Amino acid sequence: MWGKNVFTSGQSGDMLSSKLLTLVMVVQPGRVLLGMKKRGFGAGRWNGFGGKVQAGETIEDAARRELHEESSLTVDELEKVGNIKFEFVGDTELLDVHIFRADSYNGEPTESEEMRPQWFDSHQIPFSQMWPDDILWFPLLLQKKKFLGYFKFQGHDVILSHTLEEVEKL
Ligand code: CJL
Repeated sequence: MWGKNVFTSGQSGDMLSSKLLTLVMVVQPGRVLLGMKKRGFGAGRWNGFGGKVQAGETIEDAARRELHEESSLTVDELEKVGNIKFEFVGDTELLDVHIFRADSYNGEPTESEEMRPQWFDSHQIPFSQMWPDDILWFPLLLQKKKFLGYFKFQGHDVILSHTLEEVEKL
């Protein structure tokens, strides 16, 4: 009939779901390890190492697993440093990204099908080839601060609004 809503397919209305993701930043004095994402979401951008949390896995276990799969590195200690939620206009699913810092690691960074690792001087981070939020929270990461954030994106390049706060505990 005329009144039928042809615009609503899938979810509508409120944010209902959120996808749990991990991100590990390997940081050493004066340098940060990033990987060039070779395929999938974020391809062509430098980022830390991470991915989806699987069923039956803790968030930290997932962070270790993805770091190893993507870079071949293992870590003894991971510090929880950030949590950022991302909304994309027109998408009901939030990305809930849990960010960890590793100050030491075991192994040699090795290219994988997902990532091509490279060290960057802390003062020459390639922000123009990274997600646009990164330039806002990297200073907190490098200062060993903890932070909570929320970013609303239009597409993959434009931040419409955001909040970012330093916190004592996550
Ligand atoms: C996108 C989301 C993995 C972390 C890595 C994707 C899933 C790779 N990640 C940074 C993000 C997202 C983001 C939002 C606008 N640094 N990492 N910004 N910024 N995730 O496959």
